[in-house]
Amino acid sequence: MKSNIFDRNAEISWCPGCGNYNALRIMKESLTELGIKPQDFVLVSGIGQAGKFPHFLNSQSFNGLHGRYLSNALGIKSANPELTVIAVSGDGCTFSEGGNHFIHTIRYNPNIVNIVHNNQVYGLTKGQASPTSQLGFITKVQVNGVINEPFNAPALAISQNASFVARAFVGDIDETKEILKKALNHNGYALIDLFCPCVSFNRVNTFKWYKDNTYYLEENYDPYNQFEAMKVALKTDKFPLGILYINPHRRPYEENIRIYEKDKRPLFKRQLNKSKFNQLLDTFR
Ligand SMILES: Cc1ncc(C[n+]2csc(CCOP(=O)(O)OP(=O)(O)O)c2C)c(N)n1
Ligand code: SF4
Ligand SMILES: [Mg+2]
Repeated sequence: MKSNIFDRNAEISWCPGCGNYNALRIMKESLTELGIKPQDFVLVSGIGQAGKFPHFLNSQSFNGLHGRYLSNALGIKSANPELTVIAVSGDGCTFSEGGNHFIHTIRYNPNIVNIVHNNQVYGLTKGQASPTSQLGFITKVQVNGVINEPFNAPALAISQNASFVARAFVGDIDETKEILKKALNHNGYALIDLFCPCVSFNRVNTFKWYKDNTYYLEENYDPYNQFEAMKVALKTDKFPLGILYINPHRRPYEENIRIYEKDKRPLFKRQLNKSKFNQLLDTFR
């Protein structure tokens, strides 16, 4: 692999063959192809195998709590809207422990990209079922197979007027890079549900399984039609890949914050008004 400005000299602890290696390459190459510099970029993650991403990429980063990383990303983007922010974590971290944060991040709509590494399992904790595990999936805990319907994140996001919803597969590097670059250029919350096989603890949803059970949306597919997008997102016999939905009508959260109404500069570029600050402190005395 060619060297990249985002390379970090760190020993990678993922299993050989894990989908996360491709995901890391996709992120580094997409960022450099868009000319984004490590100093202008923040990678925020939760906990899990996907949550280890900041350990292996040279950038500013914040490794948050399990399920809570999206609020960290929203806070960082609000404090400095000039930064490019990618928030990355697993299907368990985002849709289970972080389910409420996921819903409200769609509602707040910060201009960030949220990549969810969907391996349909809890990888780091060695193979329990996650919210996206398929019916009948057998684990050491779910010994008779999963009995709950899998969570459909793209359908939920589309139903809630999310501003950008895509699904991708790490086995397809070029296609996923194109989707990620479009997500980075989109102004608003962009969800990428990224199929990313766990070769150690999910022996059902393998690279081959995803190849056989996904298809790309037609070239003439219209991602601006919410009802069509919903129909497509609800298809689960085979999973559609590509940009499912774009809602161009939503303003990002940080553009609606009063402090940026008249002055677009991030907070750290402004002079503190000491007398106003002291007046504020006085109200607490
Ligand atoms: C609040 C909380 N609950 C549970 C855990 C234990 N835990 C750490 S990672 C993880 C699962 C990770 O699965 P996923 O988010 O799908 O990421 P993956 O490892 O599959 O990439 C769990 C349950 C934790 N650290 N914090
Ligand atoms: S346990 Fe699964 S997700 Fe974790 S590094 Fe190994 S293959 Fe990847
Ligand atoms: Mg997982």
